[in-house]
Amino acid sequence: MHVRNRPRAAFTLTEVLIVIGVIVALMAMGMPGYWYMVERNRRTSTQTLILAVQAEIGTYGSQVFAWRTSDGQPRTAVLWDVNADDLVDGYVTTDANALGDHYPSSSPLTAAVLAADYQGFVATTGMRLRPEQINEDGHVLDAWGRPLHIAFAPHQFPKTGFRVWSLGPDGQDDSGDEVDHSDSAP
Ligand SMILES: [Ca+2]
Ligand SMILES: [Ca+2]
Repeated sequence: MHVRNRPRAAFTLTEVLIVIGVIVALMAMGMPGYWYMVERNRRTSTQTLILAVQAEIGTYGSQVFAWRTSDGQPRTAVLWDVNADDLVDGYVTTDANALGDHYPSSSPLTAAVLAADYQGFVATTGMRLRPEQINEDGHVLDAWGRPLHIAFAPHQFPKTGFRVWSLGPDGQDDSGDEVDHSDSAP
C-alpha cells in the first residue's frame, strides 16, 4: 500500500521571531541577577583569600629590614612588601621589581633579605593557591585577577598592624568597592 508523506508543518518566520524575542527577553531579565551572583561570588572568594593571606602573615609575623643607601641615608623595608609598592610581594628572585632598584645588586637590603631567606610571600609561606590566584611573578591575585595590596599601619589597624585588600571590580583604590577582611558581601 502506498502511503503519501504528508507535508511537514514548518515554523513561519513570524513564529521564529516571536520565539527569539521571548528568549532574548528572558535572558535580559536573567542577566542582571546572573552578574550580581558572579560579582558576589568574586567578593566572597576574595574575602576568603584575604583572610587566608592575613592568617599566613600573622603566623610568620612582620620583620623590618633596616639598611642604608649608598650615600648613607637610613631606610627600612618591611617583610611582605620589601619594595614598598603596596603589593604583597611576588617572588623575590624572579620578579624584577620585587626589590625595587636594589635587586640584583649587592645592596645592603638585598643582602639582608636574602640572608633572611625571604623569597616573597607565596614561596616563604608555602601558601597553597589555585593557578588563577597567582601570576608569573608570584603575586597573589584577587577574583578579578589583580594583585592583593598590603599596608602596614599599626595605629590604623590595631588588631593586626596591617591591612590586606583588593581594589574590587573597578581596579581603582578608594572608590568604595574595595574588599578587605571586614568587608561584607552586598
Ligand atoms: Ca611589594
Ligand atoms: Ca575599587
